[in-house]
Amino acid sequence: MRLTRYFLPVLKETPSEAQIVSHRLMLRAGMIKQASAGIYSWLPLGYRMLRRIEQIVHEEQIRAGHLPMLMPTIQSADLWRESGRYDAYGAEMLRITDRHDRDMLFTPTAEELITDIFRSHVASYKDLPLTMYQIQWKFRDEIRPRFGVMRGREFLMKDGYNFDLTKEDALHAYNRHLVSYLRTYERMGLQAIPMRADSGPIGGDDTHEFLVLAETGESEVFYDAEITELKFGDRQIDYDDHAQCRAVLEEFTSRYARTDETHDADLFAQIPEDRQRVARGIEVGQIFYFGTKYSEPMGAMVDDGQGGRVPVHMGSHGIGVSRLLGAIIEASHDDNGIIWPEGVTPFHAGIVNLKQGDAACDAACEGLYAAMTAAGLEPLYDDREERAGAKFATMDLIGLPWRITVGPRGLAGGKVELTSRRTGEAEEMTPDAAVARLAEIYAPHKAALI
Ligand code: P5A
Repeated sequence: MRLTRYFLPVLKETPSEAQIVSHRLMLRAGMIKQASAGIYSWLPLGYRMLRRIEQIVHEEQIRAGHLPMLMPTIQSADLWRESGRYDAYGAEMLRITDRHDRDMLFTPTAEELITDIFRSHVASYKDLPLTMYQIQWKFRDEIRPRFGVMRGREFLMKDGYNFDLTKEDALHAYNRHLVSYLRTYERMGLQAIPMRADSGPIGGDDTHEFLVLAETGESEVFYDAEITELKFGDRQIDYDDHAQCRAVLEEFTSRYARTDETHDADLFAQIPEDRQRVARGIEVGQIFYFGTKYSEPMGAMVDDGQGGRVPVHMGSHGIGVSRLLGAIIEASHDDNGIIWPEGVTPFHAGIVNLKQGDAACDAACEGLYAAMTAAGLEPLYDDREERAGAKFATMDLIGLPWRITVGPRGLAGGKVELTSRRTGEAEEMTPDAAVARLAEIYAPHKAALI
Protein backbone atom coordinates (compact mmCIF):
# COMPACT_ATOMS: atom_id res chain seq x y z
CA MET A 1 0.00 0.00 0.00
CA ARG A 2 1.18 3.51 -0.84
CA LEU A 3 0.38 6.13 1.72
CA THR A 4 -0.65 8.67 -0.92
CA ARG A 5 -3.43 6.28 -1.95
CA TYR A 6 -4.41 5.27 1.55
CA PHE A 7 -6.92 6.83 3.92
CA LEU A 8 -5.02 7.43 7.15
CA PRO A 9 -6.51 10.45 8.92
CA VAL A 10 -3.95 10.75 11.74
CA LEU A 11 -4.64 13.35 14.41
CA LYS A 12 -1.92 15.62 15.77
CA GLU A 13 -3.89 16.60 18.84
CA THR A 14 -4.64 14.14 21.58
CA PRO A 15 -8.42 13.69 21.62
CA SER A 16 -9.68 14.93 24.96
CA GLU A 17 -12.52 12.43 25.29
CA ALA A 18 -10.17 9.45 25.37
CA GLN A 19 -9.15 8.45 28.88
CA ILE A 20 -6.89 5.50 28.19
CA VAL A 21 -3.90 5.14 25.93
CA SER A 22 -5.34 2.55 23.54
CA HIS A 23 -8.38 4.70 22.85
CA ARG A 24 -6.20 7.78 22.31
CA LEU A 25 -3.84 5.94 19.98
CA MET A 26 -6.62 4.30 17.96
CA LEU A 27 -8.18 7.71 17.35
CA ARG A 28 -4.84 9.41 16.67
CA ALA A 29 -3.73 6.66 14.27
CA GLY A 30 -6.92 7.06 12.26
CA MET A 31 -8.13 3.53 13.00
CA ILE A 32 -11.63 4.29 14.28
CA LYS A 33 -14.11 7.13 14.43
CA GLN A 34 -16.93 7.30 16.90
CA ALA A 35 -20.33 7.24 15.21
CA SER A 36 -22.31 7.52 18.45
CA ALA A 37 -21.67 6.55 22.07
CA GLY A 38 -19.97 3.14 22.10
CA ILE A 39 -20.44 2.69 18.34
CA TYR A 40 -17.52 3.06 15.93
CA SER A 41 -16.71 3.17 12.26
CA TRP A 42 -13.65 1.12 11.41
CA LEU A 43 -11.43 3.13 9.08
CA PRO A 44 -9.08 1.25 6.73
CA LEU A 45 -6.20 0.82 9.21
CA GLY A 46 -8.49 -0.24 12.07
CA TYR A 47 -10.45 -2.55 9.80
CA ARG A 48 -7.24 -4.14 8.56
CA MET A 49 -6.26 -4.92 12.15
CA LEU A 50 -9.70 -6.27 12.92
CA ARG A 51 -9.34 -8.66 9.98
CA ARG A 52 -5.89 -9.74 11.16
CA ILE A 53 -7.30 -10.63 14.55
CA GLU A 54 -10.29 -12.39 13.01
CA GLN A 55 -7.91 -14.39 10.81
CA ILE A 56 -5.99 -15.75 13.78
CA VAL A 57 -9.22 -16.53 15.63
CA HIS A 58 -10.58 -18.42 12.59
CA GLU A 59 -7.35 -20.37 12.11
CA GLU A 60 -7.23 -21.49 15.73
CA GLN A 61 -10.93 -22.35 15.85
CA ILE A 62 -10.68 -24.44 12.71
CA ARG A 63 -7.54 -26.10 14.06
CA ALA A 64 -9.57 -27.16 17.11
CA GLY A 65 -12.21 -28.73 14.83
CA HIS A 66 -14.90 -26.06 15.18
CA LEU A 67 -17.14 -25.13 12.26
CA PRO A 68 -17.47 -21.51 11.12
CA MET A 69 -20.98 -20.25 10.36
CA LEU A 70 -22.92 -17.00 10.58
CA MET A 71 -26.17 -16.06 12.29
CA PRO A 72 -28.13 -12.81 11.91
CA THR A 73 -27.69 -9.80 14.18
CA ILE A 74 -31.44 -9.14 14.41
CA GLN A 75 -33.36 -11.94 16.09
CA SER A 76 -36.94 -12.63 17.05
CA ALA A 77 -37.81 -12.22 20.74
CA ASP A 78 -39.83 -15.46 20.67
CA LEU A 79 -36.79 -17.70 21.01
CA TRP A 80 -35.60 -15.68 23.97
CA ARG A 81 -38.98 -16.09 25.63
CA GLU A 82 -38.56 -19.86 25.34
CA SER A 83 -35.32 -19.80 27.28
CA GLY A 84 -36.63 -17.26 29.76
CA ARG A 85 -33.92 -14.74 28.96
CA TYR A 86 -36.09 -12.16 27.18
CA ASP A 87 -37.11 -10.69 30.50
CA ALA A 88 -34.05 -11.77 32.47
CA TYR A 89 -31.50 -10.07 30.21
CA GLY A 90 -32.57 -6.61 31.29
CA ALA A 91 -31.77 -3.16 29.95
CA GLU A 92 -28.59 -4.20 28.15
CA MET A 93 -30.68 -5.81 25.42
CA LEU A 94 -31.55 -3.51 22.54
CA ARG A 95 -35.18 -4.23 21.77
CA ILE A 96 -36.67 -3.36 18.39
CA THR A 97 -40.20 -3.52 17.01
CA ASP A 98 -40.67 -4.17 13.29
CA ARG A 99 -43.49 -2.79 11.09
CA HIS A 100 -45.73 -5.73 11.97
CA ASP A 101 -45.32 -4.95 15.66
CA ARG A 102 -43.19 -8.03 16.21
CA ASP A 103 -40.67 -7.92 19.03
CA MET A 104 -37.13 -8.22 17.70
CA LEU A 105 -33.75 -7.63 19.26
CA PHE A 106 -30.14 -6.98 18.30
CA THR A 107 -28.23 -10.06 19.42
CA PRO A 108 -26.12 -9.60 22.57
CA THR A 109 -25.14 -13.31 22.30
CA ALA A 110 -26.65 -16.27 20.45
CA GLU A 111 -27.27 -19.30 22.69
CA GLU A 112 -30.98 -19.33 21.79
CA LEU A 113 -30.59 -19.05 18.03
CA ILE A 114 -27.94 -21.77 17.79
CA THR A 115 -30.03 -24.06 20.03
CA ASP A 116 -32.97 -23.53 17.66
CA ILE A 117 -30.79 -24.47 14.68
CA PHE A 118 -29.56 -27.53 16.51
CA ARG A 119 -33.01 -28.80 17.52
CA SER A 120 -34.31 -28.37 13.96
CA HIS A 121 -31.64 -30.55 12.42
CA VAL A 122 -30.00 -32.87 14.92
CA ALA A 123 -31.82 -35.78 16.50
CA SER A 124 -29.18 -38.40 17.18
CA TYR A 125 -26.10 -38.83 19.35
CA LYS A 126 -24.40 -40.02 16.16
CA ASP A 127 -24.16 -36.39 15.00
CA LEU A 128 -22.30 -35.38 18.15
CA PRO A 129 -19.96 -33.89 19.21
CA LEU A 130 -20.61 -30.64 17.35
CA THR A 131 -19.13 -27.17 17.84
CA MET A 132 -20.05 -24.24 15.63
CA TYR A 133 -18.91 -20.66 15.92
CA GLN A 134 -19.29 -17.29 14.28
CA ILE A 135 -17.54 -13.94 14.31
CA GLN A 136 -20.41 -11.49 14.36
CA TRP A 137 -21.34 -8.05 15.67
CA LYS A 138 -23.12 -7.93 18.98
CA PHE A 139 -24.96 -5.12 20.70
CA ARG A 140 -25.19 -4.57 24.44
CA ASP A 141 -26.66 -1.33 25.60
CA GLU A 142 -23.94 -0.84 28.20
CA ILE A 143 -24.83 1.74 30.80
CA ARG A 144 -21.38 3.25 30.55
CA PRO A 145 -19.72 2.59 27.19
CA ARG A 146 -16.14 3.78 27.55
CA PHE A 147 -12.51 3.34 26.65
CA GLY A 148 -13.27 3.17 22.93
CA VAL A 149 -13.52 -0.37 21.59
CA MET A 150 -12.83 -1.82 25.04
CA ARG A 151 -16.37 -1.39 26.26
CA GLY A 152 -18.41 -0.64 23.21
CA ARG A 153 -22.13 -0.98 22.74
CA GLU A 154 -21.60 -2.51 19.31
CA PHE A 155 -18.63 -4.89 19.30
CA LEU A 156 -17.28 -7.84 17.37
CA MET A 157 -17.28 -11.17 19.17
CA LYS A 158 -16.30 -14.68 18.26
CA ASP A 159 -18.99 -16.83 19.84
CA GLY A 160 -18.87 -20.61 19.75
CA TYR A 161 -21.31 -23.23 20.99
CA ASN A 162 -20.70 -26.90 21.69
CA PHE A 163 -23.29 -29.71 21.73
CA ASP A 164 -22.41 -32.99 23.41
CA LEU A 165 -24.19 -36.12 24.56
CA THR A 166 -22.68 -36.28 28.03
CA LYS A 167 -21.36 -33.91 30.63
CA GLU A 168 -17.95 -35.52 30.25
CA ASP A 169 -17.87 -34.78 26.52
CA ALA A 170 -19.04 -31.21 27.11
CA LEU A 171 -16.27 -30.72 29.65
CA HIS A 172 -13.81 -31.90 27.04
CA ALA A 173 -15.20 -29.19 24.73
CA TYR A 174 -14.62 -26.70 27.56
CA ASN A 175 -11.03 -27.84 28.02
CA ARG A 176 -10.43 -27.83 24.27
CA HIS A 177 -11.62 -24.25 24.08
CA LEU A 178 -9.34 -23.24 26.91
CA VAL A 179 -6.36 -24.76 25.10
CA SER A 180 -7.23 -23.17 21.76
CA TYR A 181 -7.72 -19.78 23.43
CA LEU A 182 -4.27 -19.94 25.06
CA ARG A 183 -2.80 -20.53 21.64
CA THR A 184 -4.91 -17.81 20.02
CA TYR A 185 -3.86 -15.08 22.44
CA GLU A 186 -0.20 -16.06 22.38
CA ARG A 187 -0.18 -15.72 18.60
CA MET A 188 -1.29 -12.13 19.14
CA GLY A 189 1.67 -11.50 21.42
CA LEU A 190 -0.56 -11.46 24.49
CA GLN A 191 -0.44 -13.26 27.78
CA ALA A 192 -4.08 -13.89 28.70
CA ILE A 193 -4.47 -15.67 32.02
CA PRO A 194 -7.48 -17.96 32.56
CA MET A 195 -9.14 -16.98 35.84
CA ARG A 196 -12.07 -18.43 37.77
CA ALA A 197 -14.97 -16.08 37.17
CA ASP A 198 -18.69 -15.54 37.55
CA SER A 199 -21.03 -16.69 34.77
CA GLY A 200 -23.47 -13.73 34.82
CA PRO A 201 -26.41 -13.81 32.39
CA ILE A 202 -24.97 -16.68 30.30
CA GLY A 203 -25.30 -19.13 33.21
CA GLY A 204 -23.65 -22.31 34.43
CA ASP A 205 -21.13 -23.13 37.15
CA ASP A 206 -17.94 -23.70 35.21
CA THR A 207 -16.49 -20.59 33.71
CA HIS A 208 -13.11 -18.98 33.16
CA GLU A 209 -12.35 -15.49 31.95
CA PHE A 210 -9.12 -14.77 30.07
CA LEU A 211 -7.45 -11.64 31.37
CA VAL A 212 -4.63 -9.54 29.97
CA LEU A 213 -2.92 -7.73 32.83
CA ALA A 214 -3.04 -3.95 32.36
CA GLU A 215 -3.37 -1.02 34.74
CA THR A 216 -6.29 0.29 32.75
CA GLY A 217 -8.18 -3.01 32.91
CA GLU A 218 -11.73 -2.86 34.21
CA SER A 219 -11.52 -5.99 36.37
CA GLU A 220 -9.67 -6.37 39.64
CA VAL A 221 -7.81 -9.68 39.70
CA PHE A 222 -5.98 -11.76 42.31
CA TYR A 223 -3.38 -14.33 41.32
CA ASP A 224 -0.30 -16.31 42.18
CA ALA A 225 2.69 -14.71 40.39
CA GLU A 226 3.87 -18.17 39.30
CA ILE A 227 1.09 -18.27 36.74
CA THR A 228 2.69 -15.55 34.64
CA GLU A 229 5.65 -17.85 33.98
CA LEU A 230 3.54 -20.35 32.05
CA LYS A 231 3.83 -20.29 28.28
CA PHE A 232 1.82 -22.29 25.76
CA GLY A 233 4.61 -22.09 23.18
CA ASP A 234 4.50 -24.24 20.09
CA ARG A 235 3.06 -27.38 21.68
CA GLN A 236 1.35 -29.69 19.26
CA ILE A 237 -2.03 -30.61 20.66
CA ASP A 238 -4.35 -33.34 19.51
CA TYR A 239 -7.64 -31.58 20.18
CA ASP A 240 -9.56 -34.87 20.19
CA ASP A 241 -7.41 -36.22 23.02
CA HIS A 242 -9.35 -35.66 26.24
CA ALA A 243 -6.42 -36.39 28.54
CA GLN A 244 -4.08 -34.05 26.71
CA CYS A 245 -6.52 -31.12 26.77
CA ARG A 246 -7.34 -31.76 30.44
CA ALA A 247 -3.65 -31.78 31.32
CA VAL A 248 -3.16 -28.35 29.72
CA LEU A 249 -6.22 -27.00 31.52
CA GLU A 250 -4.91 -28.31 34.83
CA GLU A 251 -1.49 -26.83 34.22
CA PHE A 252 -2.93 -23.38 33.48
CA THR A 253 -5.70 -23.31 36.09
CA SER A 254 -4.30 -25.10 39.14
CA ARG A 255 -2.71 -21.98 40.60
CA TYR A 256 -4.81 -19.31 42.24
CA ALA A 257 -6.13 -16.80 39.69
CA ARG A 258 -9.55 -15.23 40.17
CA THR A 259 -11.53 -12.14 39.33
CA ASP A 260 -12.98 -10.09 42.19
CA GLU A 261 -16.37 -11.81 41.75
CA THR A 262 -14.97 -15.19 42.81
CA HIS A 263 -12.06 -14.03 44.96
CA ASP A 264 -11.59 -15.97 48.21
CA ALA A 265 -9.41 -14.08 50.69
CA ASP A 266 -8.67 -17.19 52.80
CA LEU A 267 -7.44 -19.24 49.86
CA PHE A 268 -5.43 -16.29 48.56
CA ALA A 269 -3.73 -15.91 51.95
CA GLN A 270 -2.34 -19.45 51.62
CA ILE A 271 -0.12 -18.41 48.69
CA PRO A 272 3.38 -17.40 49.85
CA GLU A 273 3.20 -13.66 50.39
CA ASP A 274 5.90 -12.74 47.87
CA ARG A 275 3.82 -14.42 45.14
CA GLN A 276 0.46 -12.80 45.92
CA ARG A 277 -0.56 -10.30 43.28
CA VAL A 278 -3.50 -7.91 43.14
CA ALA A 279 -3.75 -6.19 39.77
CA ARG A 280 -6.11 -5.13 37.04
CA GLY A 281 -6.95 -6.96 33.85
CA ILE A 282 -8.78 -6.69 30.53
CA GLU A 283 -11.20 -9.54 29.87
CA VAL A 284 -10.52 -10.70 26.33
CA GLY A 285 -12.54 -13.91 26.44
CA GLN A 286 -14.71 -16.19 28.53
CA ILE A 287 -15.69 -19.86 28.34
CA PHE A 288 -18.77 -21.48 29.88
CA TYR A 289 -20.18 -24.92 30.54
CA PHE A 290 -23.89 -24.64 31.36
CA GLY A 291 -25.14 -28.16 30.70
CA THR A 292 -28.81 -28.27 29.76
CA LYS A 293 -29.76 -24.68 30.67
CA TYR A 294 -30.92 -23.95 27.10
CA SER A 295 -31.43 -27.43 25.66
CA GLU A 296 -33.99 -28.42 28.27
CA PRO A 297 -36.44 -25.51 28.04
CA MET A 298 -35.98 -25.31 24.26
CA GLY A 299 -36.28 -29.06 23.67
CA ALA A 300 -32.90 -29.68 22.06
CA MET A 301 -32.99 -33.46 22.55
CA VAL A 302 -31.16 -36.36 20.95
CA ASP A 303 -31.63 -40.08 20.87
CA ASP A 304 -28.94 -41.39 23.24
CA GLY A 305 -28.44 -44.72 21.47
CA GLN A 306 -30.01 -46.64 24.36
CA GLY A 307 -33.64 -46.00 23.57
CA GLY A 308 -33.85 -42.69 25.46
CA ARG A 309 -34.10 -39.05 24.44
CA VAL A 310 -31.95 -36.64 26.42
CA PRO A 311 -31.27 -32.91 26.34
CA VAL A 312 -27.79 -32.14 25.00
CA HIS A 313 -25.03 -30.72 27.16
CA MET A 314 -23.82 -27.35 25.99
CA GLY A 315 -21.31 -24.63 26.59
CA SER A 316 -20.48 -21.35 24.93
CA HIS A 317 -17.21 -19.57 24.41
CA GLY A 318 -16.47 -15.98 23.53
CA ILE A 319 -13.54 -13.90 22.35
CA GLY A 320 -13.75 -10.11 22.33
CA VAL A 321 -12.38 -9.58 18.82
CA SER A 322 -12.75 -5.78 18.67
CA ARG A 323 -11.74 -5.40 22.32
CA LEU A 324 -8.51 -7.26 21.53
CA LEU A 325 -7.25 -4.31 19.49
CA GLY A 326 -7.44 -2.15 22.59
CA ALA A 327 -5.90 -4.86 24.76
CA ILE A 328 -2.93 -5.35 22.42
CA ILE A 329 -2.27 -1.61 22.35
CA GLU A 330 -2.55 -1.32 26.14
CA ALA A 331 0.05 -4.09 26.40
CA SER A 332 2.34 -2.78 23.67
CA HIS A 333 2.99 0.94 23.11
CA ASP A 334 5.37 3.72 24.05
CA ASP A 335 5.24 7.53 24.15
CA ASN A 336 5.41 7.74 20.36
CA GLY A 337 2.59 5.36 19.56
CA ILE A 338 1.53 1.78 19.04
CA ILE A 339 3.99 -1.13 18.76
CA TRP A 340 2.21 -4.01 17.00
CA PRO A 341 3.50 -7.49 17.73
CA GLU A 342 4.78 -9.29 14.63
CA GLY A 343 1.93 -11.82 14.88
CA VAL A 344 -0.70 -9.11 14.31
CA THR A 345 0.40 -6.03 12.43
CA PRO A 346 -1.54 -4.15 9.76
CA PHE A 347 1.54 -4.07 7.49
CA HIS A 348 4.77 -5.99 7.90
CA ALA A 349 7.07 -3.00 7.44
CA GLY A 350 7.00 0.65 6.50
CA ILE A 351 9.17 2.02 3.73
CA VAL A 352 10.21 5.61 4.37
CA ASN A 353 11.57 7.55 1.41
CA LEU A 354 13.66 10.40 2.81
CA LYS A 355 13.88 12.22 -0.53
CA GLN A 356 10.71 11.78 -2.51
CA GLY A 357 11.29 12.74 -6.13
CA ASP A 358 14.97 11.80 -6.10
CA ALA A 359 15.35 9.28 -8.90
CA ALA A 360 17.65 6.91 -6.99
CA CYS A 361 15.57 7.00 -3.79
CA ASP A 362 12.29 6.52 -5.64
CA ALA A 363 13.70 3.60 -7.63
CA ALA A 364 15.12 1.93 -4.51
CA CYS A 365 11.77 2.26 -2.72
CA GLU A 366 9.90 0.83 -5.70
CA GLY A 367 12.38 -2.03 -5.80
CA LEU A 368 11.88 -2.74 -2.09
CA TYR A 369 8.12 -2.57 -2.51
CA ALA A 370 8.21 -5.12 -5.33
CA ALA A 371 10.67 -7.42 -3.54
CA MET A 372 8.68 -7.40 -0.31
CA THR A 373 5.46 -8.11 -2.16
CA ALA A 374 7.13 -10.96 -4.05
CA ALA A 375 8.27 -12.39 -0.69
CA GLY A 376 4.65 -12.42 0.52
CA LEU A 377 5.11 -9.38 2.77
CA GLU A 378 2.86 -6.33 2.81
CA PRO A 379 4.68 -2.99 2.94
CA LEU A 380 3.27 0.45 3.65
CA TYR A 381 5.28 2.87 1.54
CA ASP A 382 5.30 6.46 2.74
CA ASP A 383 5.59 8.15 -0.65
CA ARG A 384 4.33 11.55 0.47
CA GLU A 385 6.20 14.79 -0.19
CA GLU A 386 6.82 15.25 3.52
CA ARG A 387 9.79 15.95 5.74
CA ALA A 388 11.55 12.97 7.28
CA GLY A 389 10.43 13.90 10.79
CA ALA A 390 6.77 13.78 9.86
CA LYS A 391 7.19 10.43 8.10
CA PHE A 392 8.96 8.91 11.11
CA ALA A 393 6.30 10.26 13.47
CA THR A 394 3.51 8.68 11.41
CA MET A 395 5.30 5.32 11.26
CA ASP A 396 5.93 5.39 15.01
CA LEU A 397 2.32 6.30 15.72
CA ILE A 398 0.78 3.53 13.63
CA GLY A 399 3.25 1.06 15.11
CA LEU A 400 4.55 -1.17 12.29
CA PRO A 401 7.18 -3.42 13.91
CA TRP A 402 9.81 -2.67 11.23
CA ARG A 403 10.78 0.31 9.10
CA ILE A 404 13.09 0.48 6.10
CA THR A 405 14.53 3.95 5.63
CA VAL A 406 15.81 4.89 2.20
CA GLY A 407 17.96 8.02 1.81
CA PRO A 408 20.51 9.39 -0.67
CA ARG A 409 23.44 9.05 1.72
CA GLY A 410 22.93 5.35 2.41
CA LEU A 411 22.05 4.57 -1.16
CA ALA A 412 25.38 6.00 -2.34
CA GLY A 413 26.91 2.99 -0.57
CA GLY A 414 24.14 0.66 -1.74
CA LYS A 415 22.54 0.54 1.74
CA VAL A 416 19.20 1.14 3.41
CA GLU A 417 18.42 1.09 7.11
CA LEU A 418 16.25 -1.49 8.88
CA THR A 419 14.88 -0.23 12.22
CA SER A 420 13.00 -2.05 14.95
CA ARG A 421 10.00 -0.10 16.27
CA ARG A 422 10.30 -1.80 19.64
CA THR A 423 13.99 -1.25 20.38
CA GLY A 424 14.78 1.62 18.02
CA GLU A 425 17.88 -0.32 16.93
CA ALA A 426 18.85 0.31 13.33
CA GLU A 427 21.11 -1.62 11.02
CA GLU A 428 22.46 -0.70 7.60
CA MET A 429 22.24 -3.36 4.92
CA THR A 430 21.53 -3.84 1.24
CA PRO A 431 17.87 -3.72 0.17
CA ASP A 432 18.01 -7.45 -0.64
CA ALA A 433 19.35 -8.25 2.81
CA ALA A 434 16.60 -6.14 4.43
CA VAL A 435 13.87 -8.05 2.59
CA ALA A 436 15.54 -11.39 3.41
CA ARG A 437 15.73 -10.40 7.08
CA LEU A 438 12.04 -9.44 7.16
CA ALA A 439 11.05 -12.71 5.48
CA GLU A 440 12.98 -14.55 8.19
CA ILE A 441 11.41 -12.50 11.00
CA TYR A 442 7.89 -13.11 9.74
CA ALA A 443 8.31 -16.77 8.79
CA PRO A 444 6.91 -18.04 12.13
CA HIS A 445 3.94 -15.67 11.82
CA LYS A 446 2.76 -16.73 8.39
CA ALA A 447 -0.87 -17.69 8.30
CA ALA A 448 -1.11 -21.38 9.05
CA LEU A 449 -2.10 -23.63 6.20
CA ILE A 450 -5.08 -25.49 7.61
C1 P5A B 1 -19.80 -16.73 25.17
C2 P5A B 1 -20.03 -16.59 23.71
C3 P5A B 1 -20.76 -14.59 26.09
O1 P5A B 1 -21.48 -13.75 25.63
N1 P5A B 1 -22.03 -16.23 24.86
C4 P5A B 1 -21.51 -16.48 23.53
C5 P5A B 1 -20.97 -16.07 25.82
N2 P5A B 1 -19.69 -14.30 26.86
S1 P5A B 1 -19.24 -12.85 27.33
O2 P5A B 1 -18.19 -13.04 28.29
O3 P5A B 1 -20.36 -12.09 27.78
O4 P5A B 1 -18.64 -12.10 26.10
C6 P5A B 1 -17.52 -12.66 25.43
C7 P5A B 1 -16.42 -11.64 25.25
O5 P5A B 1 -16.89 -10.50 24.53
C8 P5A B 1 -16.19 -9.34 24.93
N3 P5A B 1 -17.14 -8.28 25.31
C9 P5A B 1 -17.04 -7.00 24.89
N4 P5A B 1 -16.17 -6.39 24.08
C10 P5A B 1 -16.33 -5.07 23.84
N5 P5A B 1 -17.33 -4.33 24.38
C11 P5A B 1 -18.25 -4.91 25.21
N6 P5A B 1 -19.24 -4.19 25.70
C12 P5A B 1 -18.12 -6.31 25.49
N7 P5A B 1 -18.83 -7.19 26.24
C13 P5A B 1 -18.21 -8.37 26.11
C14 P5A B 1 -15.32 -9.74 26.11
O6 P5A B 1 -14.00 -9.95 25.67
C15 P5A B 1 -15.94 -11.04 26.56
O7 P5A B 1 -15.00 -11.89 27.19
